[in-house]
Parts: sequence; structure tokens; C-alpha cells
Amino acid sequence: HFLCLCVGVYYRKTLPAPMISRCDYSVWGILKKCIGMELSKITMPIVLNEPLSFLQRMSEYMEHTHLIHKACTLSDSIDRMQVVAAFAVSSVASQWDRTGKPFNPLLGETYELTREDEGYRLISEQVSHHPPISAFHAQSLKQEFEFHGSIYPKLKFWGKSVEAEPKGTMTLELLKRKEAFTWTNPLCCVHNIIMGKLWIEQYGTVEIVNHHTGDRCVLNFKPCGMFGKELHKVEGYIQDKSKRKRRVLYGKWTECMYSVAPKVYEANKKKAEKGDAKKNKPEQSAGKQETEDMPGVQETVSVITGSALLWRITPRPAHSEEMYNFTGFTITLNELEPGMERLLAPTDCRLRPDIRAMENGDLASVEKDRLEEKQRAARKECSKDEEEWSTRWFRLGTNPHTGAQDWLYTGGYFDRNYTDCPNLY
Ligand code: CLR
Repeated sequence: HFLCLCVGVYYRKTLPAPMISRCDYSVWGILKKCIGMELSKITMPIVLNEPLSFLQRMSEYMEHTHLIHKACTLSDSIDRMQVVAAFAVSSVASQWDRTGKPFNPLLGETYELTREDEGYRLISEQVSHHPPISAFHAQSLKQEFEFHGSIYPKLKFWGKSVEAEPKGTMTLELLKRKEAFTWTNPLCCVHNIIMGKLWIEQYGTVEIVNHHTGDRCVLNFKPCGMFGKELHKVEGYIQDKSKRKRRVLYGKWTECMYSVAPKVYEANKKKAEKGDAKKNKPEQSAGKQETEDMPGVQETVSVITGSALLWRITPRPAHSEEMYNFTGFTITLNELEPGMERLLAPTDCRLRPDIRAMENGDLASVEKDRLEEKQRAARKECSKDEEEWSTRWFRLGTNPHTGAQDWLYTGGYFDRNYTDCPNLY
């Protein structure tokens, strides 16, 4: 009865078929008709998709879960906060260069991710279609933490770019310490939708609150700016309950995060300003020294002496660009292991024929399937099914830490009683 993805079992390292080239497909012709639309209403030509459901893309927050395990072992609350902050940054790192559009989840669609090797399991559900809302709940297998939240990607069209605001709170609970951290994710912007190469930027302020101690971490995901100097940079600080600045954090969401004492940071900044006036030093200076003898690591963050490394990204696998720029973790998300069908809920998106067909490079099938899908959706809307819809694994409630409305897991998915699950595929 157990999902046997046990320790020592190998996950796939490549996708079954290479990606169909997008060439320089102009998305503008399609997107201009989508201005003002919800993400759930937008269908793009299949070549602009990636073979994942939005539920799976959201599960990518889990790629660096080892950081949560690490936070659980630290006795100092500021030390815990800096690792949680590194986790928050790492959780959006897989978005780098990911301009493919994931498939819109159907209402009631679920995605389960059991990773015994990483010590957690996750369940997610599409809980609303208008607006599109996806809820997830991850729990450690040893009752050490819970990480949950929901995302409503609110789109805004800005002429040459489309901005997605991921509305919804992330909550991380460290159970043994009865400690909860909350934050909201940065904005995500896809540039060059009229012409040119699509690229992704994440920016905005992310504030992480430890509701138990009153510690706060403010992270500034910097917008690229005119000359691209700030590209991908994240900078911020941690303050305790008495508002004393305790650490400065810096790095890039595409690469790494460091922590340093505020005094050291300020002194370094002054020194750098003076140095800058004399000559334009290359940006790499200190970082180069530290990583010189590490093959493959090309750090572009200037490391201040005395900094502690909190997180470094796992490099993308070879030929990632032929696999929708997926990370190694992402590649495994739609894998259907033998025997898995018997355990998964019938609503699990691994069972979606359209996503499976795209993964196998069979675009014609996807297109055919999509038409049928549209008709089904239309029929559904007519019969007003949606109004009577009630979610299966989540319910709308109040987040006890923020007091705000939130989607909360009702439990029981892993009892694997799937009666009352809708027939979606
Ligand atoms: C980024 C990480 C956030 C949650 C989130 C919300 C909206 C998502 C975004 C993530 C990634 C990029 C995204 C976006 C909605 C539409 C956009 C999937 C997961 C795609 C790339 C737009 C495709 C359309 C182009 C072809 C123009 O925490």
C-alpha cells in the first residue's frame, strides 16, 4: 500500500523526447487577444507550453527542501531565519529562463509528490477556476515541518511584458519549535512578448515574519534596471523584535545567497564606493577568489570577506535548454513510475493525456485533446457544475498566523480513499 519511491530509487535524468523548437515564434499575435484575461482562460499554441501542469510548476518550490531540514536543526532564531530566507529565495530559483507556459489545471485536478529520500510529501489541488487558485500542502515524513500555501497568479499586461503577481501566503511551520514563518512570493515578469527573446524577471519586496519570535526578514528582489547591473540581485536584512539589524543577506535568486554582519557589510560598501571612484573594478573580484578552483562554478556575486554561504543553486542538467530549461528536480515531476497508477488519485495530473503527449513530443495529439477539452469545459460551464463544486482536500479558512483568508488542507489524502473524486480525464 505504500508508494515505493524509496531511498536508492533512481529518478529519471532526462525527458522522454526532446523539445520542439519554438524558434522565434511571436507570441504577440496570440497574447494581444488575451489582454485582461485570467491565466486559466489563456491557451497558447502548444509549442509555447511546457509539459507540466501549473500544480507541478508550483511544486518546484520544494526543490531545496534540505534548507528546511537544516533550519529545524538550528537553535538560534536568527540563524533559522537566515536559512528560511535562503529557502524562500531558492524556492523561486527554478523559474530562471522558464518561459514555457504550464497547462491550466482543471478544477479538482490534484498533484501528489512523495519524496521519501527528501523526507516529505506534498499534495496540491486546483481549488478554483475563476479566478485560478492552486493550493498545496507539504509535510515532513517525521513531523518536523509543514509548508503550505496557495497561489492565484494575477496577470497584468504592460505593453511589452506580462507581469504575474503570485497572490497567496506561504506558511512554513517548524513543528518542534511551534514556530511559523509567513511570506508572499515576488512578482514574476515575462518580457518581450511583442518581439525578441522571452525572458523572466522576479522582483519586489518579500517580507518573512517569524510569528513566534517577532524576527523579520526583508528581502528586495531587484528589478534589472537600465544597464542590467542589478539583474537577478536579491538584498535584504534580518531584524529582531526590537528592530535591531542582525544580518545582511545578499546574492542572486539564480545563483546563491550569503549572510554577513551588518557592520562588515557597511564597511565594505564604503570601501567599494571609494574604490569605484578610482577605477571600475570588475564585479567578480572576491567571488572569483573563492570559487576559482571549483570547476563549473562561475560566481558573479562579489563575496564580502566574512560572509557565510547560505545556499547555492544546483546547476541545471546538461541539455536543459532542450528540455524547456527544466532543472534536474523538475524533470522528475511528471514521471509515472510503474505501479504508481494504482496509488495515485484518479485526478492526479500525471494521468493527463495532453501533458503526457506533449512530454512524448506528440504535439498533434495534444492539439486534438485540447479541442475536446474545450468542449467539455464549455458543457460544464453551461450546466453550472462549477457553482456546486466543492473542493476535496482543501477548504477555505483563516490562516491562524496572519488572520487572512487561506486554503487549508483538510487532511486524509494519504489514506488513499478516492471516492468522491471527480472524473476529469
Ligand atoms: C513564478 C513563481 C511564483 C508563482 C508563479 C506565478 C505565475 C507564473 C510564474 C510563477 C511563472 C511564469 C508563468 C506565470 C504565469 C504565466 C507565466 C507560468 C510559477 C508564463 C511563463 C507565461 C507564458 C506566456 C508567454 C508565452 C508569453 O512564485
